Amino acid sequence: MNAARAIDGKAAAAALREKVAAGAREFARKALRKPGLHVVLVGEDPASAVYVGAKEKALHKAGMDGAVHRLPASTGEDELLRLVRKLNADPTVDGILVQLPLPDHLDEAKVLDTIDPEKDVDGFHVVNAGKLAVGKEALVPCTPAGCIRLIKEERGDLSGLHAVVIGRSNIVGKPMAQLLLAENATVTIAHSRTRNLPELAKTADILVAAVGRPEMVKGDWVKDGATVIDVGINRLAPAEDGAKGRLVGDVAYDEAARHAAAITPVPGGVGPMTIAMLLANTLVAAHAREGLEAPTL
Ligand code: NAP
Ligand code: L37
Repeated sequence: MNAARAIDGKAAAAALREKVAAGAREFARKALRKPGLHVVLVGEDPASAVYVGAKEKALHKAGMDGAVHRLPASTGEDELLRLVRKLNADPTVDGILVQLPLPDHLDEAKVLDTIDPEKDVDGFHVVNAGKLAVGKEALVPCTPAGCIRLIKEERGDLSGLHAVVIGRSNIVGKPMAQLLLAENATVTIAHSRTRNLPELAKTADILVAAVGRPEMVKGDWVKDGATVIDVGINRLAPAEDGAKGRLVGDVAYDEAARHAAAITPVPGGVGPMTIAMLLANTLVAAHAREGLEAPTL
């Protein structure tokens, strides 16, 4: 096979952010306020700090109100829950995102489930996870929501296609599988106990890697003509000359691109879509809270 087409997540994200910005202007005209998105960052995880910074910039650029609440790693559970409840009660707040991972002493599930499900723009609350599982309208986790958009743009109707999702986390793998199933794909979820993973992966028309292991998926795991979605964001150790470590996905890109028809690069693939979908979810939440019909994005 010839080299795959690189799926341009940056361009897709820019297009989506444009639509969201237009929707935010229209919302402000009707509701007499801007959509509001608040991001909570606890501690100093360097990757989280970068992503939250990017989210902060994007929300203002999209014409939304909001802020990042940066709390020290030593923040107690009571204090964090107090902030979440304050944001729940604030009528100008449409979206609340608590960036994961949280420091070890904080109970992630408890914090996530304290967020008002209507403001849960990350879609991590059990109510939203449950709605997605039973096929009700829900706020859907941003990363898989971005992936399904890219996949549909690529493949159109997914009916009967075999999708293999490697990874079963609550934030990526599981909701990704639900979204593919809802599009009538035949879905296999693989994880660390899966046997014969390379052979299984090779049967996939759509292969999604959400593992967190640099370049684990090799070229000979990829079926000719497959669509490959690489969710992994792995920072390799910095070079000895002091340069910042290179960013790679969970897929060995060059090898995989010799078999795939299309593949997302890292960076420039799924990552930018994650942020654009967060803005889209906020716009949807804002409309729902005001009893307005959200635009099609
Ligand atoms: P996670 O919670 O660590 O889950 C990883 C999954 O991979 C688990 O289900 C695990 O299986 C499975 N796994 C681990 N080793 C495996 C192996 N050797 N073979 C097969 N499966 C294996 O990670 P996550 O939060 O889902 O994130 C996955 C990746 O996506 C990370 O690189 C993360 O940085 C990236 N990510 C990117 C974005 C973005 O916007 N682009 C957003 C979120 C996350 P078990 O369940 O059996 O342990
Ligand atoms: N919604 N996302 C949400 N909630 C969370 O709790 N942890 C987490 C989360 N993850 C997250 O924001 N991930 C993420 C990953 C990558 C990007 C954005 C968000 C991204 O923009 N990546 C760029 C490269 C950035 C870099 O150079 O480090 C890319 O092109 O892939």
